[in-house]
Amino acid sequence: MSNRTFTMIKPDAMKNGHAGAILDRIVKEGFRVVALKQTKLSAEKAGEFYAVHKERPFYGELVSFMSSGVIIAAILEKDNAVAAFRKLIGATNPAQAEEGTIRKLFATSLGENAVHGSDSDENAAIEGSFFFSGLEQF
Ligand code: FUP
Repeated sequence: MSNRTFTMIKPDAMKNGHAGAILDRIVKEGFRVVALKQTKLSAEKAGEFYAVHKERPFYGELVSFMSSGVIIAAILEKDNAVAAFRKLIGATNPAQAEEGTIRKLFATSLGENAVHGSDSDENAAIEGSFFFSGLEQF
C-alpha cells in the first residue's frame, strides 16, 4: 500500500471557480501536496491519459472535455492515499456521490465531475509521472 495518489481539478471546476475551495478541502483532510501545477492538456495528451477508456462510448467526449480548458494536476500524500482520496471525492456520478464529498459539492455531471482520483497505487504512480518529473516532487 503506497501513501501517494494523483488528482486533477478538471476544466468544469476550474471554469466554475472551485479550484481554491477544492484545494483547501484536500489540505484540510490531511493530504500533503507533493507536486502541483496548472496546465492544459492537448487532445492528444488527454487521449493518452485516458487510453484505458479508448473503447468506451464516452471516450471522445471525455477527451474533448479534458482538453477544453486549464486543469490543476497534483500528487498528494496521506496514509492509504488512494482509498482515502476516492472516499473524499465520492462516486463518479455526482448524483450518486455521498453528501459532503467533493463531487457532490462541486461536480457538474457524470462526464464533467470536477476531479480525478487514481484508482490504484500502480495507476497513481503512472499518472503522477505523466505530469511530473522526479525533480518536481517533494
Ligand atoms: P473515476 O475513476 O471515478 O474517475 O471514473 P472512471 O475512471 O470510470 O471514468 C473516468 C471518467 O470518464 C469520469 F471521471 C467521467 C467519464 N465517464 C463518463 O463520461 N461516462 C461514464 O459512463 C463513465 C465515466
